[in-house]
Amino acid sequence: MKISTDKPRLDHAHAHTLLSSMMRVRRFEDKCAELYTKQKIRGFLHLYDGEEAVAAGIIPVLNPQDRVVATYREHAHALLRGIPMQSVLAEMYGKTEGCAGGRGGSMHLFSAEHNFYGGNAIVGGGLPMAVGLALADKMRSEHHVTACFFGEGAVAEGEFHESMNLAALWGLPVLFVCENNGYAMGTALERSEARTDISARAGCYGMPSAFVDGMDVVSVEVAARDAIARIRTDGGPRFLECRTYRFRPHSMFDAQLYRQKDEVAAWREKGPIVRFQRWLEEAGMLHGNELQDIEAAIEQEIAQAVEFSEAGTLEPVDHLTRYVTAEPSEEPADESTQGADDPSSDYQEITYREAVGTAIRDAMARDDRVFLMGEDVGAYGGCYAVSKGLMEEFGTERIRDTPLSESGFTGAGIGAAIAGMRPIVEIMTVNFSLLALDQILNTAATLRHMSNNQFSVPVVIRMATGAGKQLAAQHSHSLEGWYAHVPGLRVLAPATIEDAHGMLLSALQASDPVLIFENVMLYNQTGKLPANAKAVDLERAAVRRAGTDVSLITYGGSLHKVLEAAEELAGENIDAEVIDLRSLRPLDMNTIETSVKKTHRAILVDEGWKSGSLAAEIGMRLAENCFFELDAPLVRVCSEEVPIPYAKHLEEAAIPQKNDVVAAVLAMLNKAGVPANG
Ligand SMILES: Cc1ncc(C[n+]2csc(CCOP(=O)(O)OP(=O)(O)O)c2C)c(N)n1
Repeated sequence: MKISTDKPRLDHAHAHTLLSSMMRVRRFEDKCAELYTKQKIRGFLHLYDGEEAVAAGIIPVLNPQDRVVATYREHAHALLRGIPMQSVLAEMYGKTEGCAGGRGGSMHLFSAEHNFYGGNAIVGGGLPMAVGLALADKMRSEHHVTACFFGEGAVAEGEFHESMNLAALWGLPVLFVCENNGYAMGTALERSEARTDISARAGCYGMPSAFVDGMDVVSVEVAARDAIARIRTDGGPRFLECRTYRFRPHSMFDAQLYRQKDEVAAWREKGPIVRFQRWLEEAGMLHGNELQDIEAAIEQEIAQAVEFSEAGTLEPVDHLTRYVTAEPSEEPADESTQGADDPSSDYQEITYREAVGTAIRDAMARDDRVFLMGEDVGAYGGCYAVSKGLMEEFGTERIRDTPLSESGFTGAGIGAAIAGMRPIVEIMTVNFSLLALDQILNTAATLRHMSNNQFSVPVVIRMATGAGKQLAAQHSHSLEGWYAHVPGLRVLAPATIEDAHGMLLSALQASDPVLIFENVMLYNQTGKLPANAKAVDLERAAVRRAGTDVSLITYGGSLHKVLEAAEELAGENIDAEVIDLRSLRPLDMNTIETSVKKTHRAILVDEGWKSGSLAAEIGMRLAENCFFELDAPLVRVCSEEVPIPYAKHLEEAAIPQKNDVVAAVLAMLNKAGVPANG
């Protein structure tokens, strides 16, 4: 649908503001380009040159409480949202006075004060976050609008489609703004899309959509006013395609081999500033020295911003690792959920799956912000029946079935968490989490640090992991070690009933993204959960069996095999100590090293593949810190380097088993000259 672009009656002050906003952005970016060539600004620099009418027509229409999600080409959005020019420029200088403390640079401008959520360098990556921000607003009945800007290149990404669908399905207050400048880097729209009518494609999701001449600031503003007003009254999302053009290269590295100079020149003629200025002049709306006055004010602001940025300070290197996760002092203590020192003598005998389900129920009953979302968590009761009955108890808003769109709903959980909710995102199994990796690694893990502690992502993401159910190579991964590689995430592997319950409660109190890996072979295990079971500590590994001869270090599904192995070894007079890591990131090296200093031998049992495994990491740390304590070389019992096979005997052979652990201990002790039978 082409919307009406009849010029509204513009009063003089408003026209003046529109023109000066666009000129301010243009001049600022001209200066950025100059500073780039002088190497004052580094990294990628993407200029908006030619597209100014889009941000200038839309952003001022939003309320201060509304939210803005942008891309790496977001200087205009930040400036027009009210982030001071000097802090935008200082950010590009990498100075602490920057709006992200110099940690994000040009592509990652943030401001909590302005509800400005970045700055995302992943094409399409911001859309799920926008969905989540809007979801939080909707769930709390707060009538804000989230405006989400992206280029037409994003339209080919899965995250675009997943986000469109979620926003339309859930009726979320999002204004999706496609800044269609005709090129994704050097690829013209016609060369990348089967259907170039982008607004029509959005309409396929049942979302009202329109396109507008993005070179005409008044038309853009008219369209934005209409869309935003309708979102506020109708609630659901809207889509606005702004057809525009960028005059400069994609970034400062682009030699522009893909387009002709006369094409650019022709577009420049239709540029939003010359065009609006000409229109104002013809309408007699530019008086006296007004244009020069606008120019002068902008020049002064830019000069001041440069001076400010030049004089800015660099973050001390010893602050480097600040704000990767919350400082312990920043973590809220919720007394009502703290672990009981004195477990009640009343307990219930329940399964691991019931322990997780009970924790979800307890958390939801206690805290309105908590909700569960994922594929089949509602009517189906959860792929592993963890959430059976919860939808009946809490309703479909808080036990929220999602479409099959891991990236979309994980990103929505991240967005909702940023907006203050406490989502629990269930990903059926770890293999499907690979489809959500962008959201987990590029957004959840980075946001606190990159925004200089302005935003946190208190989302809990649970997933089943591990082999043993003959589900073959694509359903049997143990990738928790991969995730444990990533700064900004906390990674948990509850192996006991009490941890399955308590770790979830603790994770919901954390201010950072927490990934919980539930081994598939544990769901049916039974055990005792004390009636007063509460949150548990997430800091310490647990000594599950004390011993003196060897430390067996493991976690998750392998714990029980290792404990059985230890019992068998006891029959051989070998006294093994068993450490359950519990938290894979951060690692409690203190407990591990204390054990190794006692036993002087360590075997790491890890269901991950041996190469690059968590076991390799722990082994290396022991080599670094405890080398002279060791009486025998370190040993690993890991999965074989094969995709996990279907046939039972091969699957069993592929992953660590009790007998492998026993054999490894015997071999180690023999090698160390200790007779295996005492
Ligand atoms: C997921 C992803 N793939 C590739 C890139 C590399 N890349 C950066 S910008 C860009 C073009 C994006 O074009 P568009 O979405 O139209 O936005 P524009 O740059 O034109 O504003 C590409 C391919 C990226 N950043 N993210």
